[in-house]
Amino acid sequence: MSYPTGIVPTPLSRRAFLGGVAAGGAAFAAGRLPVAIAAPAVTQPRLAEDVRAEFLRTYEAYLELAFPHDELRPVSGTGSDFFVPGHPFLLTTVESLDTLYVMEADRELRDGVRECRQRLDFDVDGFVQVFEVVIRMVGGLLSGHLATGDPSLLRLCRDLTDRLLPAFEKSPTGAPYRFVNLRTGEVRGSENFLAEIGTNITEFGTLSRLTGDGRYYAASKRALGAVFDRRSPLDLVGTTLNVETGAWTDRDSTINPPVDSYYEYLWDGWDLFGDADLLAWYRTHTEAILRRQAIEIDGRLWFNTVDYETGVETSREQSELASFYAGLLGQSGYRREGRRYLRSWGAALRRFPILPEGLDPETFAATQVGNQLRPEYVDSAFNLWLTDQQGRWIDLAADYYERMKRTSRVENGYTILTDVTTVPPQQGDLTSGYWYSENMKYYWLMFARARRFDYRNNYLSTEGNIFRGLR
Ligand code: DMJ
Repeated sequence: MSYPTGIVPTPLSRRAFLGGVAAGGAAFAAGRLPVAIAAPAVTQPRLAEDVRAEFLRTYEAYLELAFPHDELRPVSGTGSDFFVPGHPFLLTTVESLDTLYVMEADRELRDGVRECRQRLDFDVDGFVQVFEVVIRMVGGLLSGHLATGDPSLLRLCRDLTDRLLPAFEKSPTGAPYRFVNLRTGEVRGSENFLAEIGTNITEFGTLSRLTGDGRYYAASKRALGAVFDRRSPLDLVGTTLNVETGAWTDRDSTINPPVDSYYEYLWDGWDLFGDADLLAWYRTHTEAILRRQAIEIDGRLWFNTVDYETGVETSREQSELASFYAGLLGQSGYRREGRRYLRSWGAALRRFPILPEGLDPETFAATQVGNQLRPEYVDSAFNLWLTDQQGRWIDLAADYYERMKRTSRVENGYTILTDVTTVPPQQGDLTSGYWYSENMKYYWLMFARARRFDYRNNYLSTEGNIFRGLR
């Protein structure tokens, strides 16, 4: 197979990476280098079995009460559609495919693949949010294909991605429009957020690799470049870009959403494809963020929001989604900062039964009281554990798993919470799709010694989809 320009067929090994850094990677000081990943030394067989049983119990409830709708509403026992009302894309099944594989739930996996093959049809006259379709559906179909080798999943994935491409190709800057009509290719939403512009290169690049068609990777890289090229002299970027004019429509530099995974995918594009441009762009931003946005509050590390041109602070509010950044820092060589940042979130957790969506880091008051069954805190623990194998990350994950069970478990699975500050926390009525792809996969891979996962050499997307490391 020939590979598109710009994609290295085999990802550079960590040895090659370390050699490159040692040869002149000034941004990485000694002591910050990623270590080779070893097989896990700690296992929690009882917890692992519990995670698997809880996952399957919830997945079966989805099949019984909500299928073929996208998501389960476990309290009312109903289902709802995520992308286009009335047009289910089997989201929960697609999000679950590679999790079922690593959990060795082969009957459920086989049935899920069959349902995708028979029911999925993306010829829908409706607008979808490009970002959500990429990370959930394109990513889920890809990792499902990589897990099973089933060609129909790859065919569906390619068909869907081809329907998304107009959002990139019609944009004068290359940064995608926010919405696209899957049937007509009509686009909408010229003001787009950085996470939505820049979180697609690992899905599109993997598709380019599998099909030999470089258009997907090229579209993604152009979108990332459209953002990076508009950085300020401080090497910071805003939050929202007009994709037609290329002008910033706000001035906030933040690691919170809706920027968060823009940074993640610069690193990931290097990790998965060995693209040195993306590593350089990641380093440039990360050094600027550590210099300009790292703040100490009561001896704890947090990241504030600043004006992207002046560096003047505009907010200290923390989104729970930003807790993923601890793992990203750790993975990319900033291990001390990553550990410190996750410890800050651990301290906040002393105030709540489970993390709220938003937090004031000075008072530890909740600024957004809900909890959407988020995976980020454990995602970071997982990534830190892969780099240093310290048992404390397993302990952290075990603690958070028990907290989730205490607060969010219901008869038909797990639900989001509408208020974590009440006693008991107030429950909502939704099992978010990513819970199947992220939360329960991280727990399983940490607590079990999963036979179908390569702990030494792997890549998981922002949605937890495994694009490298399935065996
Ligand atoms: C997931 O869909 C992905 O992790 C995304 O990058 C942002 N966060 C949600 C889950 O909270």
